[in-house]
Order: sequence, then structure tokens, then C-alpha cells
Amino acid sequence: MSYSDAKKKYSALGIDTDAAISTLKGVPVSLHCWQGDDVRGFDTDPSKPLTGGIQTTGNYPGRARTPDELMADLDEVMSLIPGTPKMNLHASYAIFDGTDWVDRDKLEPKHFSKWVKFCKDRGLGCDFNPTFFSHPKCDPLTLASPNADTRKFWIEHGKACIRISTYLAEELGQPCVMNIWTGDGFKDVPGDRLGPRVRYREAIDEILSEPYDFKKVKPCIESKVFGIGVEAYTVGSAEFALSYAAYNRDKCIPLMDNGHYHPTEVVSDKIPALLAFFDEIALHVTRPIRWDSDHVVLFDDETREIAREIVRCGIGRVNIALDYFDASINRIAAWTMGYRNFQKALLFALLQPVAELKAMQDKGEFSKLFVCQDELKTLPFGDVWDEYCGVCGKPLDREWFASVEKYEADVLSGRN
Ligand code: RNT
Ligand code: ZN
Repeated sequence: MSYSDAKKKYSALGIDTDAAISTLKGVPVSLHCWQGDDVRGFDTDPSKPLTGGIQTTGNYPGRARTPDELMADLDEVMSLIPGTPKMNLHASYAIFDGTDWVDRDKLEPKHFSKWVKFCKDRGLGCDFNPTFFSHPKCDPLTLASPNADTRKFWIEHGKACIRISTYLAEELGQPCVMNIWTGDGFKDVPGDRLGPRVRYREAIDEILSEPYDFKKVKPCIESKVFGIGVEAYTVGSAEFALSYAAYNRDKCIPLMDNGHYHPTEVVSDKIPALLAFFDEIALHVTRPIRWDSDHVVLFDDETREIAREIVRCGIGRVNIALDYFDASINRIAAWTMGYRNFQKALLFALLQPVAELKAMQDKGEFSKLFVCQDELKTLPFGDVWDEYCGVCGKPLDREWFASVEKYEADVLSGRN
């Protein structure tokens, strides 16, 4: 079937495929730099293990080891993905010129000037993240530490990151979503659950006392249920993060990572729950298998349902970022596949007869709703997806992987 036949089939249901394609082309989705190097960054010793409740598994050859390698890999990925990517950096990806290394509390915008050039040359916006993990100053807590010096160090890091986020937003002319996540927590049953949470709350207050324009810099608070090594207690739990955002709605927004909930909870349902109260929210899209395993995003049921809620609630109200890291397969393939799959999910969602489905529900036509929603799955979606890739000038499914194989042979294989 060709695109024009597919278009007719959708149009018979009142769905405009051209409009869906043109909407999706303009929706920014943040591309996380950390898939390329297993969340290592450039500011600490790469031989040390990751710490702070975050873990990559696998040792596939070809990890990016330098800024130039990571940027080259990002270019390869961006040649294979349709849509409007936005960079997403962690503070640990600061680029030092060899003599100007500083610790995280002293980071300045200039340490990100090479990234600004990278983004400007490619017309990209950029999101940002303070890095509260994999660092000697994790004692093991950071913002929730009982040690005032440790807290001060990490608060200064947070404030420096607000200044860097302002710089990124102003230089690139797009808002910068700045996400605060710490892995603070305990492996075993705590003797005090309230103390660390009060300290965490006060520390975030101090970070957000650094001046910024909320239209340009959007701080987020990301929650988590547990992490490796912090199984018993997480300071920034769901209730903590959501309450913080609700009580400080003029300063920050909540961020949900769909790997950070109990396995039968679904973030698709939480999106409209939060949007009943917040003007906008932020998301980390990942694929949890039994836990926050950060597997590559698939075009699966829950990913589609998340995208459907984003579209139904108003696509501009959700700041979308990808967040997964798989070191067991070719990293470029992992990056590309997850990004393309979320693009697919958004396109699939934009091809739903939203008003009709809502009307069926409101009229109590539940049998019709049930049949109609499921039958939408067998419309010729693949032809519309191919058209979208073509319009964006990007390769089709079953074409892009050959480019990854060539890049592996020509570039990645030389890195070991
Ligand atoms: C960890 C959180 C966090 C990180 C990134 C690297 O569980 O999801 O968002 O993945 O900041
Ligand atoms: Zn996340």
C-alpha cells in the first residue's frame, strides 16, 4: 500500500495524516547524551564504577571516550532519526581545555561553550542536568546528607547548573529544562526517614533561590522508587517530589520517569492526573523491565499509551526527554531505535480520532469505544511512518541499520 492509499483510509475516519506529520515534525524530544558513553561523562576518572543508585550493564565495544567521539556519535544518530531533537546534557559532560578542570561546585557556562557551538551549528536547543552521582563527594548522600559541607558542595553545584541552564537557554533561544535527580537513599531500613527529606527540601529551596527566569529555565524534580544499592529507602520518593513541585509551582515542575514506579503502575495514567493541576510537566521515557532497568524504548503498548496521553492532553504541555542506557548492544543502534520508537508512538497517537473517542465515552458508548480503539491498531500506520521519515529526509525502517553497521566498522571498531 502507498501513502496515498493509507491517507484515504485514515481520512475516511476523519483523520488527517498530513496534519499529523507536520505537527510531529515540530515537537522537540530531548536526546540524552549519556546513552553514548554509559553515563560516564568527562569530569571524573572513567575507570571508577558508577555510583549513586544508577547502573549500566554490558560492555559492548566502541564506547565514546572523549567529547569529539561523543559528538561524532550524536551526529551519526541524528542522521538516522526523524523529528526535532533537542540535546540533553549532564553537568558531568563539561568540556575542559586541559588546564581548567574545576570540581562540580565551580562549573561555569564556559565549560559548556563547545556544546553550545555544537547545538548552534545544528539548530538544536539544549536541556541540562546537575550530576549528583558518581563523584567522591557522594558520602553517599548529596543534597540530603547530614554533613553540612557535603550539602553545601552539592547546593553550589545546583546553583552553578541554574546559571549554566540560563546560558544554554539564552544562547540557543529555547527554554532549558533542568532536572534535579539524586540517588540519595539507603540500602537498608533507615533509622530516620524524615530528617533526610527535610534536608533535601531545604537544599532544593537553596538551589532554586539562585535567580532565573522561569520561562527560560524550567527546573524539574524527578522522583524514584528505589535504585541498586538503595533498595530500602529513597529520599526523593514520588510523594516527596510531587509535593515539592506542587508547593513550589511558580519555580519548578514535576518530572516522571516511567521506570521509577512500582511495576503495575503506569505513567500514562499519571500524565492527565498531574495535568489536572500543573500547566506543564516533564517526562523521562524509558523501558523498565521489572525495575528501572533503562532498556531501550520500544514501540510497545505502554509507550503508545504515554504518547496518546501526551497528545490528548495537549502536546506542548509535556516536556519530553528520553532516558535509557544500554551498553550490551551497539550504542548508536540503541540510541536510534529508542528515539525512532518514541517518534512512532507520537505519530501513532496523532493518528487517533481524539474527539470521536471522547464523544463515545461521554455518551456511554463503551462497546463502540472498545471496538474502535482496538481496530485503529491495524490501519496502515507503517505507510504513514515511511512518509514521515521521507518528509524528514531520514532513512526508513530496514534501511538505517546498515548505516550503523558501517559506522561500527569504520569508526567504533577503532576505539578499543
Ligand atoms: C536515574 C534517573 C536519572 C538518570 C539521568 C542520567 O534513575 O532516571 O534521570 O537516568 O539523570
Ligand atoms: Zn530519569
